[in-house]
Amino acid sequence: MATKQPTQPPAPPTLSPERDEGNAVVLERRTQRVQPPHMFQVVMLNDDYTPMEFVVFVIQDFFGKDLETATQIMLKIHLDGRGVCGVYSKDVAATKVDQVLEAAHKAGHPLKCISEPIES
Ligand code: TYC
Repeated sequence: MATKQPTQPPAPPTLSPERDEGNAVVLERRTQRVQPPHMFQVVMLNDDYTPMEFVVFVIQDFFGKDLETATQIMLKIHLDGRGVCGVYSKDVAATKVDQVLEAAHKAGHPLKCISEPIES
């Protein structure tokens, strides 16, 4: 009687760059790259009329800075003409600008600020 040689079970399909998990042929692989969102800086501008205390208050209130940091930012704006108060996504930056302009308008000050995309 011929003894049958034990046969090896078929090797499981190995994943190769051309095969997916179900062993189907993959014609082209594309790496999905999600780009980080564009960020925007809110820049406050100097003027000759808005009181320094009001600018410091606004920077604390809308940009979450402590008194010392807000004072430093205000002085930088006063000396350089402009200064960055914070960096946000596009929508949040636009909201911050609206809040500052509304507060300044209500208080009768000409304080201006803008939002601009950060170069990368
Ligand atoms: N230059 C203003 C003054 O001397 C102070 C000031 C600072 C105004 C910053 C605006 O964004 C500003 N009273």
